[in-house]
Amino acid sequence: MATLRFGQHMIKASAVFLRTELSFALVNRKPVVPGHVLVCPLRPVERFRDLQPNELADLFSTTQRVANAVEKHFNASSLTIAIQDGPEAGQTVKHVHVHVLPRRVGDFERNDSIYDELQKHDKEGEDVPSKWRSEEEMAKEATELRGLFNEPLQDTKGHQEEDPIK
Ligand code: AMW
Repeated sequence: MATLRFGQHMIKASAVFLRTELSFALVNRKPVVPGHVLVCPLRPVERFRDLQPNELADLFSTTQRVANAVEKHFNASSLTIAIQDGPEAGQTVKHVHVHVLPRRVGDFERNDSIYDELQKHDKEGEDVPSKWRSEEEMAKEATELRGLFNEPLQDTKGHQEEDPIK
């Protein structure tokens, strides 16, 4: 697997920790909380309404698996699962993505502040390279998360690759 498209971004294989027939999951360069990851359809469509039924089913079953895994891995006890669908809803990357955010007691003084953070964390002025995590840090987290899923990565046709992680 080389790179995967995420809207205007090209995501290195080292940041991807799960790939299914129609979806993939990646670590976040600017997580709002520890374990804040993203799940996307492989087909780079902009809006939720653009997904075909099989893509929708795969995206949501993958989100459920990912959410369950990161909640445990990051010692959380709840989850915020969110889609910002369109610019007025805060979407900056024009490729459908589900935010999965592990939640813990007391992580925000006001619980719903997480939505304010989600809205502003990657906006102008906030989303500067100096605030991004390093590729090494992201690759390390993706490697840990990959280990939670008991299967090799797949190519887009659902065939297993001989050496999936390059
Ligand atoms: W949106 O505001 O479009 O709902 O969320 C975009 C998300 O994608 C943000 O959490 C942002 O930090 C993340 N992001 C953007 N570009 C990349 C990238 N190249 N690698 C990892 N995460 C990214």
